[in-house]
Amino acid sequence: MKTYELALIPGDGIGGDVTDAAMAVVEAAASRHGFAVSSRRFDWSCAHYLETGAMMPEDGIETLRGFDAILLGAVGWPETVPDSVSLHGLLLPIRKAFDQYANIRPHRLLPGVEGPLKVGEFDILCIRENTEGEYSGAGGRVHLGTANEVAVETAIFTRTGVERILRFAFEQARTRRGHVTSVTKSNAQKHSMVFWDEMTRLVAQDYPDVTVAPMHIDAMAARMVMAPESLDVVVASNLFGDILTDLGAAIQGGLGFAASANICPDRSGPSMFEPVHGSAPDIAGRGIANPIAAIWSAAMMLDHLGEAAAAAAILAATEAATASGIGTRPGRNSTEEITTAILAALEDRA
Ligand code: GGG
Repeated sequence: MKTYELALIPGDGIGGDVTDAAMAVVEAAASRHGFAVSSRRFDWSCAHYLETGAMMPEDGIETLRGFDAILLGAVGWPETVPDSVSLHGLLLPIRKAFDQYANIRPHRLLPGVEGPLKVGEFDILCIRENTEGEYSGAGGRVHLGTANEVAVETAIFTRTGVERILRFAFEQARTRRGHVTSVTKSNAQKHSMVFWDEMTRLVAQDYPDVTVAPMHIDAMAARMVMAPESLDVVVASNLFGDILTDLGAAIQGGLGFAASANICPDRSGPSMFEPVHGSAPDIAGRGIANPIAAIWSAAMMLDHLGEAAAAAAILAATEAATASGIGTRPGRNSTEEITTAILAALEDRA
């Protein structure tokens, strides 16, 4: 029997609750679909930082390299560790080290979930560039604390980086409704974003079966609210994708439903799967975090590992739970109630 080795990083706050829920569902799906999972838990988090001075050990990346996939909960505890330290100490280094350049985030309403918009169905797949752009970490500060203080943050767009994320988006569009919207701000950012637009036109030549439209980020934000049903695949830079996918989460009913996959397409390293949401300090420890985003992310993980039937079963079980009203409103059900309902629906399908 095939056994997948999973690295589990629950992280901070509600991360532990939602990864426990996701693992319970993964294990149940594994036993029904003829494979096994073996997971090793890493307590890399803000608490770890306070104890050791680092979000993960020096050999953390090398330790993770041996796993088939990484399931991550949430990172951040701003009361004790600045968010810029926790993000650049764990999540961003993992994405970069394993060249997880494609961040995939699906946005659609699950059955029974009422979003805030008065629109019909929509099904958007956001593809966020995940290793460079505005999150490259290039820059610095000088003259700290003086009137002459300067802060520089350089966004880096390489031809390799932009071309590969665009190709990834076009490939995704081929498996869906065949349309890509490429998001920039090329009227204002006349170097990097004009370059991105040019690369979009170049890559599009290899995909005559896919239609493509460029769109500015500001117009895109409005369109996701006014006409989300008009969108199929949306591709954007690291920062723009990060922002748009929180908007995507909002229109799909909230961050509790927003799943994501950090994919290393050539599989030279493990991919990482995580809910879009953060550690939610306001509800941490109360047992009311919605685990659906983490469970959906775990389904994406199984799909990536080649267990498509198990992934589809988890998604169907989640939809069955929400269709019956479970987990559809914040605070309506506990984490445990939602997980139990999904496990029961999974059992019914067996
Ligand atoms: N679920 C992972 C998490 O904690 N995300 C919080 C966050 O701020 N992420 C930033 C990013 O996705 O780049």
